[in-house]
Amino acid sequence: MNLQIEQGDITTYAVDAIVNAANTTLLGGGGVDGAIHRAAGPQLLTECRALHGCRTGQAKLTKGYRLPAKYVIHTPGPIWQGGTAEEEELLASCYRCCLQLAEEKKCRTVAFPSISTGVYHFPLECAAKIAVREIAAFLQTAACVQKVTMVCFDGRTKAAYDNALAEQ
Ligand code: AR6
Repeated sequence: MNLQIEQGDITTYAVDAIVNAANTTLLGGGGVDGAIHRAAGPQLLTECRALHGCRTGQAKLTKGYRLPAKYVIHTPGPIWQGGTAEEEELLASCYRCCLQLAEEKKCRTVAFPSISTGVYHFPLECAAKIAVREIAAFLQTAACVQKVTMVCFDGRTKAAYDNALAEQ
């Protein structure tokens, strides 16, 4: 299977592109966003400033600087508001937009964190189903992207993505 679920720290992945669960300012924050900016170094923030933000559900690409990954694809996921604010469609859009950008930049390997399931409180099982569905569908038509890894920070997150993949 060209979609793999692993437990780990996404900042250590030597892939063509890692995805950052950002916010709409693209100016950094906590969680995986903070970890990526710390590991990439200050040039990442300089490049992000020039992007003037990003809409929820869309994505923008920068270089990876001191990261082992060549690129960082920044996507602001939806903040969970009970499910009535198009959160599910916006989360699906995050995965699609990131993969489309990776494809345009001729990336072969991409690693995602679990977008929106930390500070943004998107229900984990539902987020995992959406992520697996969108990644699997994209891989069926992709020309360049060959391998996608879901990098889960903790065991609970990994179990949710393992279940979603098994049910796919
Ligand atoms: N590698 C992989 N996953 C990680 C790492 C890491 N190094 N660190 C944390 N995670 P969150 P969100 C996991 O809160 O919910 C930021 O402040 C984490 O355990 O980082 O999309 C942004 O600036 C969780 O499973 O992102 C935004 O303001 C997952 O990454 C806001 O948080 C996502 O958790 C975005 O919230």
